[in-house]
Amino acid sequence: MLGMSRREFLLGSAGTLSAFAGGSLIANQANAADLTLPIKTLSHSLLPDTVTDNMMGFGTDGPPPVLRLKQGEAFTIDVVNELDDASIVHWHGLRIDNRMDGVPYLTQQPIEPGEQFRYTLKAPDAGTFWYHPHCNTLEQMARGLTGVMVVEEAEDPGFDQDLPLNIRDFRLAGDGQFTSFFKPRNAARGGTLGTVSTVNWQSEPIYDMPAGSLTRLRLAVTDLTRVGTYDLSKAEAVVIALDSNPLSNPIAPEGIVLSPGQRADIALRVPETEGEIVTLTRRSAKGPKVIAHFRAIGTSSGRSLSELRPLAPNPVPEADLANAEVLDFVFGWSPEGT
Ligand SMILES: [Cu+2]
Repeated sequence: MLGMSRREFLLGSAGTLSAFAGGSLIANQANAADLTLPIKTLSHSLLPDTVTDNMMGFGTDGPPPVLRLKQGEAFTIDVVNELDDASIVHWHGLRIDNRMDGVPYLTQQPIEPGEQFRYTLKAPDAGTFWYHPHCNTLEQMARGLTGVMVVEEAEDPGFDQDLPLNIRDFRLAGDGQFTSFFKPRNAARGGTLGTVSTVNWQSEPIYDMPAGSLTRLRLAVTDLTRVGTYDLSKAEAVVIALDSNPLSNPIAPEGIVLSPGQRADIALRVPETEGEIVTLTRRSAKGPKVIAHFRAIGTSSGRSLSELRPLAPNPVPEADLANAEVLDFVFGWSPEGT
């Protein structure tokens, strides 16, 4: 679901919106937000031949839509809570008006079932971000509520395609239904890991792209737990941004460590020859695990990574370390939680 416009989004979620036709939840046109984003339950096939019930999503019957903003331009989103549970949306990484930050009781009250809240987002920084609830976070995120958000640069860097990759696991039993989201024993170690690895809610997807073209891969790890080391081996590619911060010196796309919430933007030059495949993998004890494939199709468009304009630095203030205050924190841990 790339680059969805407001119109496409509304069409895509017409079934949801029609439930409110003539009701009071949707404001009149003059007052309409740029986007209406319902939070809802749904069923979806994550594993072959099974349907996972009691999933949660944003607006559609599939993975959460990629939300696209333009750097420095205000964008309004009406979040409509159709769950039986209170919720809220936090826009992870965006430096925005604190009242729009989506933290329950601190910046706003939770959005109760049947209620809605209008967020006005004006992002000063461009890059790859993500969004998720901040109420009953473990469960709501585990059921699917993690989406990718893109803030487009004021100046187009010159890619042919832009492909956000929402990388996360789901904790499913063999029958495709959710199993316990949290085990104290696991939580005291590396975390309660998922059982099914997905990209954009698919297992090991293959993305076709024109041979010899330039693609911006936006890796966003929206998992709850897993820390991974990613490789895009044997590819003509460079990492151009980490956590939405452009790198002044791009690095090789090998050994990229991403923990939950982290993002990496990779500029990929799609292979020259039709049928050639580049594979994104994650390291594991059993060897590299496939995350996604990128396959060249058609005749080469003959582009080169050197044609890309470097990303402009975001207007992030420099930390004034000379005048910093020192605070001592003591971190402790025991299996009993004492
Ligand atoms: Cu977050």
